Amino acid sequence: MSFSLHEHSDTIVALATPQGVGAIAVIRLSGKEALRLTNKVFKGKNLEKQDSHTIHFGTIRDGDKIIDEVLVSLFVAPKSFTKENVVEISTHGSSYIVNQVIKLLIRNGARPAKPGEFTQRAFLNGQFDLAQAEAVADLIHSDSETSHQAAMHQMRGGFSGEIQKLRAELIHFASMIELELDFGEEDVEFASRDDLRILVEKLLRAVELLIGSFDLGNVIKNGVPTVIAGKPNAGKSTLLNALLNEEKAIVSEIAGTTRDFIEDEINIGGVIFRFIDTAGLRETTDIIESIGVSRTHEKMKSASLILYLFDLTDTDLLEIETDIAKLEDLGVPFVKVANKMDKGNPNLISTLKTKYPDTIFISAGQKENLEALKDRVLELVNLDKFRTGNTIVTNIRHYDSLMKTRDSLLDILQGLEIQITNDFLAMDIRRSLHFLGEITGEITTDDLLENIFRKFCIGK
Ligand SMILES: Nc1nc2c(ncn2[C@@H]2O[C@H](COP(=O)(O)OP(=O)(O)OP(=O)(O)O)[C@@H](O)[C@H]2O)c(=O)[nH]1
Ligand SMILES: [Mg+2]
Repeated sequence: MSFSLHEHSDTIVALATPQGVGAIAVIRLSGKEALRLTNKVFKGKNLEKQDSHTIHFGTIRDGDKIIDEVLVSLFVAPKSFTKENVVEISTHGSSYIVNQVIKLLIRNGARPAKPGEFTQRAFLNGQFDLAQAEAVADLIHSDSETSHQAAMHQMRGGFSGEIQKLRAELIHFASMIELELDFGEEDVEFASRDDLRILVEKLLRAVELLIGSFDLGNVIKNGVPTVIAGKPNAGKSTLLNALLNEEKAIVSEIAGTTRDFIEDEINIGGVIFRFIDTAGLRETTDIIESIGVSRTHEKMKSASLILYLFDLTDTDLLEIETDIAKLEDLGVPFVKVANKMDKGNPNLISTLKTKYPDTIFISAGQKENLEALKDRVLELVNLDKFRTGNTIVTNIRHYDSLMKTRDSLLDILQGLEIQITNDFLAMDIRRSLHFLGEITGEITTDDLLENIFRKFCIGK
């Protein structure tokens, strides 16, 4: 259950840069023997006699055979990422060279690293807490400005800091109540029940805020699900293709072309949107098409945003009004998008402009006015929420612990209400502390650790 001091006797090695051809590749070793091992195959200065944080030129040799000319960077314990001795060997970026060097190091006593093992060692040696370790994984995988910001914030401890502060306040109460227990029968009260209730309520609000941020966190990580919906032939697939700049979906003048949904991501202003093209909405007797239509309804319900697309050449005002009323009932934010303005009925256009001035007029086929559409879409996801630097939970494990924390906090409140005995109250508080501690890694189990680090890649 504890992680205080971990001595690793073995030295691990792995490629730290991506597989494949590149200008350079970096092979990383970590462990007690990292310097001595590298020294055995390196010809140049004696690495064991050099200062930490220095770089040395030389060759890697297998007997007499020169494998490559390299640069070796030294990080002497504890001033390294893992807090162990770390060596980084920069070779030329050929997979042949990389394999030869790694094999040579393994023959000389290193062991191939398991996925995430470098980060795991860094965590076990107290370099950062668990939430921060997981943020390293998110940071590596972040591919947009917002997901990068969320991961960076978490890695630098924003998330853990908040949890730790709350946990410390609760620990104080737990110890007071346990002290009361020590006094047994005597009628003492060190911890004011009113103050405890106020703290628990405060904690509950903070935890609920974090839980609420998970949806947002998910959106940042996986893209804002944006459904393109409308009648058959409105031009939904044409719009998807125009936004993606590729012929991803089949377009035809036959109504009912798209049967299943087709989706892809685009980065708009630093936010990833996941656009989903759907089967056109209409009553149909075609079995396959009707399955498609019911899937469209499901996708619309779970979307963060809907692009309601209608065709200016064959839609009347009444239809549009009916659709808008249905969308308002659904409760998902939507944008009214009028398509085919190149051929649109001028009367309808001018009526719409007065009746619904927020309509965006485009021509998907001619790729006209798409920028205005993108601007509106970006506006609607309310970017400020992303940018305030508020803590955002992006990790399902944290979410799970937060949900359990919330339940146990509610138990405390209920216990206070019905004035349960101190030993039960202390137990409920301890449970809350446990779940909060799971998030930052103050409470860990081997299973939990393995589960987390398994998701990393080798070399990380
Ligand atoms: N004139 C004009 N035609 C367009 C425009 N956008 C799409 N079209 C045409 O409208 C027809 C239908 O386009 P799709 O993109 O297949 O329509 P859809 O909404 O995906 O249709 P379903 O998949 O059947 O529901 C095609 O013939 C397109 O070329 C536009 O901006 N102007
Ligand atoms: Mg289509």
